[in-house]
Amino acid sequence: MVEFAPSARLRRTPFSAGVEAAGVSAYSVYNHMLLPCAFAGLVEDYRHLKRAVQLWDVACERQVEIRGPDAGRLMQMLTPRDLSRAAPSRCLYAPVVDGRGGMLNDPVALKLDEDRWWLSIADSDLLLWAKGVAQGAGLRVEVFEPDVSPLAVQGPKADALMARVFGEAVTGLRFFGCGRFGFAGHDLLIARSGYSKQGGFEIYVTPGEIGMDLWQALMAAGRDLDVRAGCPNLIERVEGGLLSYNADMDISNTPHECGLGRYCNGANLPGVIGGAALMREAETGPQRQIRPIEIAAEALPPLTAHWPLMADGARVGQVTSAAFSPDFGVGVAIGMVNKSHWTPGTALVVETPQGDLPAVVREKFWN
Ligand code: THG
Repeated sequence: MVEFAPSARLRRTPFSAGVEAAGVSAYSVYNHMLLPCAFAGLVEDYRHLKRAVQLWDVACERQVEIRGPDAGRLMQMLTPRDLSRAAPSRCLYAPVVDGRGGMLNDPVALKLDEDRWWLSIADSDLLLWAKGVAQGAGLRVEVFEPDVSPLAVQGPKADALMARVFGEAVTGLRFFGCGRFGFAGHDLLIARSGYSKQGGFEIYVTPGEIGMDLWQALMAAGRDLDVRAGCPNLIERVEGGLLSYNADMDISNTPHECGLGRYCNGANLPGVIGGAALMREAETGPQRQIRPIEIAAEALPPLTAHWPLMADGARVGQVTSAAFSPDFGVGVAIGMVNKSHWTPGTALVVETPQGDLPAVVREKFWN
């Protein structure tokens, strides 16, 4: 691999200094920002995430803030998820689609106030879409990217660590609930959420200047818990079935195809972009869908482009993310599979760069 060329376009984060001091060994780019992808190594990071607690620089989960008297109206145009009963202090996983129902992003939505929302976005320029929709519809809103950088605290010891820094009350948060907690004179939004199945929190750090102070405070408070710098882990997130935009799905997929149909309960509401297309698709159901795929292998090469899924010599889908799982002793994978072959138990062949391997459609992810 070659190095990234330094550039102001490739944004650093408030935590980059801490990440680099901790020995980051691989970076990706996400929302035009650095995203750490490995420290001690994929497998060692994975084992540590499952037994201890990690600090994740996920500042690249940028926020799109929507503020103003028409904020709620714009939000309900942007997502087919019914927001009418959304309460401040709740996070909502909310697909955003175009007029044909194609996925534009799969953000976490946070209602901060009646006229103020954040969309915590995956890797696409959702700011531009939101500004365009607001402009076209003549809505009274401001749409911008605020100085907010999420720091995730993930792993089985996350509650213990967070209680030491923010007080016992933070452990009272329920899954996808959020509240405000003090640090160094700042009120920070904290949610019980994060891109792992090991449990934990996301701290929406603002302003960026306090980022390293918080990083150091968490590191110091968690020394005996073996807190380390970590990052979203490919193996763990595939085991858990967490989707990655532009890897597992893109604009050519609908939420139904992504298994996100349960988040389209507002598709019939007036003004929802793509709502009619999603309603139509819901009647027949999708023709292909995301499935957990188990691959018989003792190791897997990195997946850098989709691997074809074959049955009787014909292509019936593709593997979109895959890794060898040390805990399950098999290749764990996410695939998009045609209806004809998506039944659990169906035997397939996956074409990897290192040859064909037997695969099977599973009922559930590995959790
Ligand atoms: N946290 C925050 N922002 C994010 C992510 C995050 N932005 C980018 C990316 N991740 C968005 N994608 C996802 C995908 C899955 C989940 C959250 C964001 C997720 N899913 C849970 C699950 O599938 O088990 C729960 C969803 C639910 O039931 O509501 O957490 O991680 N801030």
